[in-house]
Amino acid sequence: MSGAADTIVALATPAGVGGIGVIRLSGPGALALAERIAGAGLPARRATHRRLRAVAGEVIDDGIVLAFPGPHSYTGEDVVELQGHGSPVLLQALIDTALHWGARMARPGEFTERAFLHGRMDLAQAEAVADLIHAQTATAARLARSSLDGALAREVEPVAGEIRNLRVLIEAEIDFGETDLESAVAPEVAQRAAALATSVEALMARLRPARVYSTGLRLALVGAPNVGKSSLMNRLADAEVAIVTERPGTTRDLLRASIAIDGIPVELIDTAGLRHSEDEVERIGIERARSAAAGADLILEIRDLTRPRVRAELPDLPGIPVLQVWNKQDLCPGDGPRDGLRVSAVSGEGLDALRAAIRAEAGIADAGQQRFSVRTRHLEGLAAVATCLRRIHPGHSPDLIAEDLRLAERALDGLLGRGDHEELLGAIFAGFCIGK
Ligand SMILES: Nc1nc2c(ncn2[C@@H]2O[C@H](COP(=O)(O)OP(=O)(O)OP(=O)(O)O)[C@@H](O)[C@H]2O)c(=O)[nH]1
Ligand SMILES: [Mg+2]
Repeated sequence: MSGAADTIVALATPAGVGGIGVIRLSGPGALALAERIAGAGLPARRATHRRLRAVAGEVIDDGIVLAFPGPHSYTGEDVVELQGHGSPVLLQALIDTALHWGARMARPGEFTERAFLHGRMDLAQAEAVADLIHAQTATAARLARSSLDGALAREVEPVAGEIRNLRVLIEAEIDFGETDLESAVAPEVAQRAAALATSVEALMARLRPARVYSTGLRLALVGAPNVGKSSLMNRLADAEVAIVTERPGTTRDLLRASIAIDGIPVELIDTAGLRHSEDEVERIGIERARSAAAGADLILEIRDLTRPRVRAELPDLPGIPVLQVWNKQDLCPGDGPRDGLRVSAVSGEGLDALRAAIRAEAGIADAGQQRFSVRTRHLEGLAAVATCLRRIHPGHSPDLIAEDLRLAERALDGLLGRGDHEELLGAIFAGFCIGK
């Protein structure tokens, strides 16, 4: 990746007014540049109180300066933090001064990208930094924190070891043997490769559910008018997000609320009741309800126990699970249909069962079982490893087997960012914020 030799600068704290604001510099020129702003003689890893000066020498602010000479810094390069008062104007003046002295603005995630490029962390750990910052629940933060400690690398290390062993076996035969004769080791290699594929698939199955903690779940509440969709949304969100009236057709637009269900970030979407309508505004709302359902991870189809025969015509959406939820249980205790969940948005009964059903739909039995955060990319990488291993057949030539093992190894390396993966890096670090 280009540009690692220049010195970058960015605001590390959120934009806006705050108690303090931190500007971070990284690169070969960071120390010299910081000394032009804060005065000479910055000690390593010790906070000093300094006046921070503009290009012509006038004082912009005073604050704490911390220098971390490389390689023992976040990025592995020389890093300096300037901590000033949290005034956007003063902080911008400091950044402008750093730019004048030769720094350039950091790209999103560039500090972490440099940390990765200097071997301070593997790619899964770098992703964990972003997941940690963007975590929406305490559980998501806990999982990302474990990933930051290199949990994924430890999990796949035995797989990498076995692939290496198999490569040694087959390549020794290629180097020293008669390759046109029948391979002596191919049956053993094929059998061990199949066993390894099985354990990679088991690992994927174990990791897959954890993905929901970073991606979250999008839940659409849909159904006929007046069944209590908005009431249920308000109850689950514990806030008066949506207007509720006894008039059918109350909700016309999409309404959203972010909640957490056992640590899973959930976006609830309340929608207009589905029915045939002559009203232009309501018709648009109903169209939006249908597209919200199409974009959901899970549809809660809300029914009304007092009118069991009333049912909205749901759009046909193969692949999106639908959970039937019978509402207004408080009005009909005992009677009514047996299947589906029975809840009351008014009394709150049945809501714990509803939350458990949502969690089960996400594949999560218990948040405590999840150990670290998982991205779709990791699952795809593991799937690629398993596919390469599954291709290996005892009847194949040693060359072909060696090639599949090499591809499996390459897929595994891509997981942790070993080797050459420039495009991948660009895509991953673009998702970061500036200053991280
Ligand atoms: N007794 C009882 N009444 C409920 C319950 N849930 C909703 N209601 C009532 O049912 C009526 C409709 O509720 P809403 O939440 O507005 O229903 P909706 O499905 O959002 O309706 P639209 O927005 O028109 O599609 C209101 O008078 C609510 O007070 C419930 O669990 N028990
Ligand atoms: Mg409503």
